[in-house]
Amino acid sequence: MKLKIAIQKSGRLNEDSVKLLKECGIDFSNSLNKLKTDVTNFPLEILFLRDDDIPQYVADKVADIGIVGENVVAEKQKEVKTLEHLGFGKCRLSIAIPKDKRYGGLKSLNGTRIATSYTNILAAFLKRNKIKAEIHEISGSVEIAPGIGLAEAICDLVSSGSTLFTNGLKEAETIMKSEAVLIANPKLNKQELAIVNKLIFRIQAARKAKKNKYILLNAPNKNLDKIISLIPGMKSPTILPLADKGWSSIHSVVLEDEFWEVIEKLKAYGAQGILVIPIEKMVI
Ligand code: PRT
Ligand code: ZN
Repeated sequence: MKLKIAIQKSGRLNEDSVKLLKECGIDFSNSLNKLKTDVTNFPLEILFLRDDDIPQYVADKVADIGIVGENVVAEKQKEVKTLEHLGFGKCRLSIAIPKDKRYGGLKSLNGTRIATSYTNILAAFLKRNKIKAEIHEISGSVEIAPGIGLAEAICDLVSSGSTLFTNGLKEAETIMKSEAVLIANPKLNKQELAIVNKLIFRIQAARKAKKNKYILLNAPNKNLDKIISLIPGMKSPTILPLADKGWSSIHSVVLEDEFWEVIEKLKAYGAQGILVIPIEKMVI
């Protein structure tokens, strides 16, 4: 049996979704005009769909699992389970107003018209905050609404902020943060869940590998303890004596985020010949 996964056919999440599956060792051809494709080395079939349709298809079990933005999951309100955050497609859903208007807090949105394609999320946000505003549903180019007199504010996705900027708008409130997630039909059977878990295991290994680097260095034995405490690695670092007495070679793993800070301290403790190497997969 095969599990069906829905990913975006084209658009902002397509490339990273394909990349993630390939990093999980899943082999397939992704020609642009295909609706679906078979995987030969993993029990998976890939469906290429519009992102807006993915929650519905997963809820209806046309696909068993899917990769889609949290924003779409929240907006569509379908019966799906979020299994895993995937770390790409990061953005936020924000309310924006004209740059030259002073923002007087949430209350100042009372009585305004807000243009959006995220009507459900926005309605829930306004209700939660007891704001009475009119929601104008538009499906594309939301950012032009204030300029053409359709609304006083908009609610749309923002990543770099340049779209808002070029349209004379500024962010006033962030309603939600979003990234791509793996969603699943809530009623998968045992066999299907076993395949999902296998996939999640691979996703986690690939993501962990990206967050870490393999590090090799030569350290003076007198500072070995201090150096080891800086790079404790997965269990503990590997230490090998060098032919040069008084020196050891240390192999370990460091977090990408802490990398530069750690390197500086290692150098201060006399570490030399520091090599840092990307890790392909990481299983702890
Ligand atoms: O054809 P299909 O329906 O599948 O695609 P789509 O056009 O509806 O979606 P697409 O490909 O634009 O976005 C897919 C998903 O990417 C979204 O649902 C989000 O989860 C995620 N994502 C991440 C974004 C952005 N960043 C983003 N910046 N989706 C849209 N945008 C748009 C935003 O709407 C605005 O128009 O980019 C503009 C703002 O970007 P900045 O960088 O100028 O702030
Ligand atoms: Zn879409």
